[in-house]
Amino acid sequence: MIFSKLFRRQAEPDPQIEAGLKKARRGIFQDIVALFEGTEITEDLYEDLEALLIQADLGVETTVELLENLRERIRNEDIRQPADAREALRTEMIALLHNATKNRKIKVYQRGVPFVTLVVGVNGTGKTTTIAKLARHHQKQGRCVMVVAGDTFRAAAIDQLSVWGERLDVPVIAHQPGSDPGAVVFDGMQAAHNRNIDILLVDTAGRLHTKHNLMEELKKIRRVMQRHVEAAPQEVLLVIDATTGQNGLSQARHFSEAVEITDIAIAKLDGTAKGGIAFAIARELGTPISYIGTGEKFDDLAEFTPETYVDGLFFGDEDEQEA
Ligand SMILES: Nc1nc2c(ncn2[C@@H]2O[C@H](COP(=O)(O)OP(=O)(O)OP(=O)(O)O)[C@@H](O)[C@H]2O)c(=O)[nH]1
Ligand SMILES: [Mg+2]
Repeated sequence: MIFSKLFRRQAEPDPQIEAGLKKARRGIFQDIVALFEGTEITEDLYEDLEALLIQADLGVETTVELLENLRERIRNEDIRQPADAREALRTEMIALLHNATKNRKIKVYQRGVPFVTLVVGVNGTGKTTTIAKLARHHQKQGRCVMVVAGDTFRAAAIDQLSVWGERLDVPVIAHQPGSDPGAVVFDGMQAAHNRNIDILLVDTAGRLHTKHNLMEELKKIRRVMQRHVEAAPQEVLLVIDATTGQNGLSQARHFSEAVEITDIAIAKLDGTAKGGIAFAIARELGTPISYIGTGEKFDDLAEFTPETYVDGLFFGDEDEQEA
């Protein structure tokens, strides 16, 4: 890839993100880069680009909008060289992601007031693993973390969280399988207060937005939290599985209608060649994407920024070695 040498990174490289996006970079995005290796910006180029972006999971509407913006920029800046057009594409991709991140609230961590993160999402998206990763992330910042096993649905879920807790040396508040999630959350809030915890991470059972009772349960959990800390949960994190593509997006849309989501984590980005889901989420939901999951280990979490993400789709350490 000779062309890769002409890329300009938009941000400091994030090795985690670049490693996580390897499949996407070596898959569809490599084909996208190849489109710009010609000598002219042709109508065929736009058409092929459209097909590839849709394939990369941006979805039709987001792709159409991105291409309109790209054409406009190319016109306004009188861009003639395909390599410059490719850079214009990257600029527009970053702008699209900023649509969502500009809504991100600054997180305020106060001593003596637990910062509560409620983690929600459909079955199997990566919620419990993301909790472990977040615990690790906060520990590295010197914060004191506690976890609540709010998924009381399955015994295995409680065990899974306990194993992570042991590995990370983080206390886990858990009740018996089948018990009321509100009750374990109540205990968790109390314990967080008593033990001066900075961060309380609350796991929940996977659920579909169509299950009315389960969605009501989330509202109840929220009320229980607010009895202890008025501002809680300060973060409601929706975990989306990147490998489910547009399907994941539609689940997220419905989920956001039912509960107030403050942030999104996209998990399993390492498992798919389709990094485009982030753009569809940014455009359609406008909810800030805050984290991405790039593997199954507790260190496999990266903070999301539009610049590092787009860099990661086009640029990796394999290019660094070539350059
Ligand atoms: N490759 C990869 N696998 C992941 C990632 N996050 C989670 N997983 C795997 O996905 C599977 C499901 O993860 P969980 O964390 O149990 O998902 P969950 O949302 O808690 O599932 P339920 O509680 O059953 O709804 C596990 O095998 C995880 O190891 C990731 O970022 N990358
Ligand atoms: Mg789970």
